[in-house]
This record gives sequence, structure tokens and C-alpha cells, in this order.
Amino acid sequence: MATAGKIIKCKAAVCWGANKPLTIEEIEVAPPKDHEVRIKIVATGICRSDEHVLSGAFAGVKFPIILGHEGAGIVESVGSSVTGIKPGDKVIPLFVPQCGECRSCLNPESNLCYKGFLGKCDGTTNENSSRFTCKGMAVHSFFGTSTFTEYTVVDDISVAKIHEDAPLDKVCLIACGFSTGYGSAINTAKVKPGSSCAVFGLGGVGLSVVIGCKVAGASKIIGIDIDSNKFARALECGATECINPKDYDRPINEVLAEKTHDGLDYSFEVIGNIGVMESAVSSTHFACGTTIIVGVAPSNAKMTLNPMMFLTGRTLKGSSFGGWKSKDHVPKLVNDYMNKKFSMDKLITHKLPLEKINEGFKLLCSGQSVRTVLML
Ligand code: PAD
Ligand code: ZN
Ligand code: ZN
Repeated sequence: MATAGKIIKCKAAVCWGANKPLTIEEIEVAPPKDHEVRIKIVATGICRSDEHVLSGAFAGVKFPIILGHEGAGIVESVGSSVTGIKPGDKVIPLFVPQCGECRSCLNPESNLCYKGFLGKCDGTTNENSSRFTCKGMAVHSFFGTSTFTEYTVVDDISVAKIHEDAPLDKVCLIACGFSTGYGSAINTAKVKPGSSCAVFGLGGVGLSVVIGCKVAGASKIIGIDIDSNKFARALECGATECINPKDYDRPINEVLAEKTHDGLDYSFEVIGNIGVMESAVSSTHFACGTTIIVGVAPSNAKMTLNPMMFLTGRTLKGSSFGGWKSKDHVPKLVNDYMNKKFSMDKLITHKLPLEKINEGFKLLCSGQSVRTVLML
């Protein structure tokens, strides 16, 4: 491409601090260094985790920063030593990298690569510096992806090449929300055919858990949300019934125990609320129930659970990015979507240009949207 090796000037939504609106700015994006890839972002979803930064809930974030980790785009140029990816390829930037060498990457049962954001909160590239500047200032990158910009630079361990015909305005959700929910059912819980499941929280990630439970063959999928407006969509995604805890004057675990012959096989917490996590555990069957935590709780939060609940045979697990090994599995998930193994169409409620990004966050916070996809 004509821009290879040169600084690119482009538009980006810059976040200057917690609780401040994003502003659309002209930024400079430096060429990719060794083992880095520069990508033209085409579409990106707005995820709750981006909003957590905006509302100040994420510790360790440095400003100014370009958020966004649910994007898809086309490679513009690659740095030296990059193999398997070339300009023109369709790609998904990965907020969970896969270095292939660390203990997590080598273990077939785990997916949180040591080189990911859990090890470095400001989500910078390999060299711990970003490739963005704005008004002469360095701008940090987020989760190693930064997709709220026309161009971004990521590490080669943080990008997956996908099918050349993949619709980027849909498969961008595979970068986070969809894969997280779907994989927590398929990989982490390993939901069995004929089983009973409950999903607490029916946002974009929760609905993706519902889709995963359905694909896995669960016979009962109960959606739970305090916002009954979420129910119609949950039923369309595969929930067999939906309940609102506000409609009951007794604990929801008692209601669920009655509906499921003493308790669920699987429950999923997809909100980030400690009280709901405790209910999700007590809603499962005492001897064979499994709970998966997907929601991100505040960093200082503590759960209170009686050990007897686990002595009887319950299991409690957590799931990040649905347990997928990102570089290996993201291209397969894209192919599965294209082969119609599952649909994500119900998850996208709004499409907006990048300029309307603040409106997109408002739609998420007011519960009006499931996923807004920004088109760049
Ligand atoms: P969302 O805000 O769109 O959906 C949350 C849903 O929960 C909404 O429908 C709310 O009405 C509902 N809700 C809120 N409080 C309650 C309550 N007390 N009882 C029942 N329902 C309630 O968020 P999302 O679907 O985008 O994300 C959900 C969580 O998943 C959030 O915590 C996010 O940070 C987390 C997440 N985790 C990962 C991961 O890798 N583990 C990845 C992406 C997102
Ligand atoms: Zn996310
Ligand atoms: Zn690794």
C-alpha cells in the first residue's frame, strides 16, 4: 500500500479521562515496528468493558487513551518478522493475545496468555509504547487493540487472519462479546445436551451465552434480567423462558429450584454483580451444579459463600474470552458463523458512524442497545 512505512493521519475517538466524553480528533499512527501489524479498522462494537474505563472502574488505565477491543479490519502494512499476515488480509485484533510459548498458551485447558492485558494494564504493544500521537502527545493503546480509530497498530500475537469473505460489520463481535458468552457455555461449562441452564444478565454477552447453551443442546435455558425489555430478544436467541427477579418476593434461587427439580445444571453470571454471583451459585444443583462467572466485578469486590455449598459437589469457575485460544479459534468462529452454525444478528441493535460514539455509549448505559457497531 502507498501508505506503508509512513505516518498515517486519521480520525480517532480519544478518551482524555474517566467520565469525560470522547472527542473525535485527528491523530498520527506510526508505521508498525518489528512483529507489529497496522490495521485499517472497518467496524467495531462498543463493549461494557470500554464503558468500565469511561466510568473510572478500571484501575491502572493511563490517559489519553484510545479504547475499543471489539473490532475487525483490513491489514494496511506489516512490520519486519511478521509471518502469515499480509496487507489486504481481513483480520480481527485480539485483546487476549496468543504467544504460543507461555504456560497458559501451552496448556490446552487455558487461554489467558501471559502477554495479555492482565499482565500489563495499559495495554500497550510489545515495546510498552503505543504508535499513536495526538496534538504532539503520546496516546496510550487499550487492551493491545484500540479499535475506536481508523487505523491501529497491534502485536502480531494479537491479531488473527480471518476468511476473506467475512462480513466485518458482523464478525467484529467475535473479537469480544459474542465469543466470550458463547465460549463460556461451550468451552468453560461444556454444557451437555438435555441440561438446564440459567443466564443472569441478558446484555450482548449474556445473549451470547444463551446462543452457546442452545448450540450445546440444553433443553431448558432460563434468561434472568431486571429489565424485562430484554426478554423478547433472549427468547429469539434460544431462551426457553425468561424471568424478572423483581416479579418475585422470594429469593430467585428458590424460584429456579422449583423450575428445575432441585437446581440448575449450569448457571452463568453475566453482569458483574457480587450478589447475583452468590445467587447464581445457590441456584445450581447441590451435587452436580456448575456456575461460571463471566461478568467483571469491581476490582476490590469479595464474594461470601459457604464452603459447604462446594463440599456437596458444586463447581465454580470463571471464563475470560470464553476460554478460546484467540489466534487459533477466532478464525474458526468466523467460519462457523459463515457456515451458519450460529447467528449473531440479534445482538446488533444499532449501527452508528464513529462520530456518534458518545451516543453509542449512552445507548449501552440506558439499556436501549445490546450491541452498537460503529462503522469507520
Ligand atoms: P450489558 O450491560 O449490556 O448487560 C448486562 C445486563 O444485566 C443488562 O441487561 C442489565 O439489565 C442486567 N442486569 C443488571 N443488573 C442486574 C441484576 N441485579 N439482576 C439481573 N440482571 C441485571 O453488558 P454486556 O452483556 O456487554 O457484559 C456483561 C458483563 O460481561 C460485564 O460485566 C462485562 O464487563 C463482562 C465481560 N466479560 C468478558 C470476559 O472476558 N469475562 C468480556 C466482555 C464482557
Ligand atoms: Zn469486551
Ligand atoms: Zn502466551
